[in-house]
Amino acid sequence: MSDTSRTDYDRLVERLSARGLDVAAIEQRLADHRIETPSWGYANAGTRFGSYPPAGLPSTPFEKFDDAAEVHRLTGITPSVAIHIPWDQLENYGELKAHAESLGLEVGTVNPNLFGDQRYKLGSLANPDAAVRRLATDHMLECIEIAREVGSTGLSLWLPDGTNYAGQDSFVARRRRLHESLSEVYAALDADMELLVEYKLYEPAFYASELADWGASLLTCQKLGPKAKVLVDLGHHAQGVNIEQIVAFLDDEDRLGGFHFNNRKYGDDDLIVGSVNPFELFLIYTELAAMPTLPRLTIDQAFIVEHKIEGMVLSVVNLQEAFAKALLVDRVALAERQAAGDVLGAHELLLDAFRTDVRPLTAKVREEKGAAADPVAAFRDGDWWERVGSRRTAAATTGGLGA
Ligand code: LRH
Ligand code: MN
Ligand code: MN
Repeated sequence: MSDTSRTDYDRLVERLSARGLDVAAIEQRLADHRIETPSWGYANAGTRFGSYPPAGLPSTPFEKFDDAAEVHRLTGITPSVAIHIPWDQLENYGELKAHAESLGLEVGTVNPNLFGDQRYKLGSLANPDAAVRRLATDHMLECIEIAREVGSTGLSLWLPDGTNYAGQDSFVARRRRLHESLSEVYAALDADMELLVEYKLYEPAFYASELADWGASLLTCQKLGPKAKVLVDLGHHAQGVNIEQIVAFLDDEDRLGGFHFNNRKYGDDDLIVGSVNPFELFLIYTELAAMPTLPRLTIDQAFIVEHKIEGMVLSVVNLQEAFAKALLVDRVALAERQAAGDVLGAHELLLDAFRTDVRPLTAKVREEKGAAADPVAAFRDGDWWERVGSRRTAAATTGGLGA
């Protein structure tokens, strides 16, 4: 740590300790914080209008893990990588597990793909045609098998099913078909596995989606059983929805499975988390910080114009800072002010934490892990291009939506 950083850190610790905060305990929670990065975030992605693959993109799942290892080296808190099937399809998943382990990583959640096949035009697990439902269910079962092979305990479900026009299909029939298909998937889960049920307001279906909001996901999870939990993707809500309240409610029901972190301004933008609305992210973390254990925290982003590794590193830094600020909230004082009806007094405690510059604290926690004090600068100043990027000559495979 440089002398200036040391002074900044010492000053911050002094101020926080004077407020009665246990800085060592806060640093421990920051050190335990884990973020999963998505394999698809390292690969080529685009919009509906085009994609602009930069040089040095990974072209195999193994190379995507190499990039994830770079993010972990710089940040120290991203040891697991979510995979997406078939974008990460392999003959032998044991090889991917071994490769991950050789890099100090592990394979995280397995994400099935229920939208890429032409036969999914009218849906997957809720399709009116039993043969298509069979195809989709078998793909989910295959993903459970892959999860076993890579040592993962998380199976994600993002269901793109829905209808495009009123009258196209029966709401209730689709829902029942979905539950029937999912019961078979749920029954195949191992005892230690979780099914993470993601919801999304709209897209690709534009009239009605089967799992459009947290209520639909929660009802589905409750029908299935305790191993099914809701996954909150920050880009999948209507404008203005109070996500931090959803997070609190789901946790209270013991059904908060995890997150797909990103940020949006208009729709499912998949921008860098914390880049549009850092206060919302802080409020979400304020709910998370009150929980004894954190749920699965995964990034789900698409980097279209920015460098993918740099974008991923910045995302992790933003998440760390949001968590650090949330850990500064004086919970005892907050409860007192809430009970006393001190509306702005309570609000002020949140503002005070949010406005604190926690960078000296997160830098110190990272350095203690052997990671970078300033991971974004370290990546920019580093030799990743010479070591890795410039050696990649193969054409990049697709790895994301619109790619
Ligand atoms: C859908 C989604 C889902 C997919 C990912 C690539 O918009 O958020 O989680 O798996 O994008
Ligand atoms: Mn998602
Ligand atoms: Mn999405």
